[in-house]
Amino acid sequence: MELADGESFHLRPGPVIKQLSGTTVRMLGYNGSVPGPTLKVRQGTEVVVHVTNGTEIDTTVHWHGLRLNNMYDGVPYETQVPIPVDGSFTYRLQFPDPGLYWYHPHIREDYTQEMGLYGSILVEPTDPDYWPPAHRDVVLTLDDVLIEDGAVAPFSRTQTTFSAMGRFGNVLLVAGEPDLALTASAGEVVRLWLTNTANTRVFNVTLPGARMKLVGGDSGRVEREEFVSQVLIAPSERAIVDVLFDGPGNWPWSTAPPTAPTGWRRSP
Ligand SMILES: [Cu+2]
Repeated sequence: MELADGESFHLRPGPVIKQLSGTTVRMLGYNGSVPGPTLKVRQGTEVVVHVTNGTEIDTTVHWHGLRLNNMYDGVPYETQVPIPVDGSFTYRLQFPDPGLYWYHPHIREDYTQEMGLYGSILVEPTDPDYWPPAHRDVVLTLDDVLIEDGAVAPFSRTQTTFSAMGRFGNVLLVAGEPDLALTASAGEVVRLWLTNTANTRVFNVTLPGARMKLVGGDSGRVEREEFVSQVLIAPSERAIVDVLFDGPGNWPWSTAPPTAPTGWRRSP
């Protein structure tokens, strides 16, 4: 979703029905999708987001990594009162820095984020030479979800399920899909904008056979670009990599955790 300076839009977290590898599961999504809409804005602009809580528990929206007015940071009881069920809150977002950011609730992330409440924010630089040239942008979230007996495994109603932010999953979701396949032309440089939206899993992204260059991370571009064979991304971290597909073929994704003994193996 492209938003111009001063524009406003509505974001509604609520239940969604999702197909995961032939199974129908109940999840949560922003505006009916997992991930929620990718927001594309220009550096230096400001937008207004009206949030209405369509979930069954209190929520807030935290704008991860954005430097904005503290009262819109989405931290319950610190910067705002929680948005009750069916309640609303209006956020005013500023984008002083180019790069990749994301949004998610700041209440019971072990449940709400695991269930699918997350989305990416792409802030385009005002300087046209900020990034090296690439042919195409692809914004992807990396996540895992724990499926048991054909449903997302249950959560405790009264306390965080597992320590800190949550648990490991057994189904890998790239852009919310368990079997995402993308195509590229030979010779094309595709810029992958990756955010780890998993609760606890660290991803180790490799694309054996393709050439990968790390160009950015949490705070925009890296100081020095480098060719890499793998990119480690911890929960909430972002990585921006340029991938050159220099001939025909298939490139299997691997997001094996860094605990893989040698080389790489398929995950989940
Ligand atoms: Cu965050």
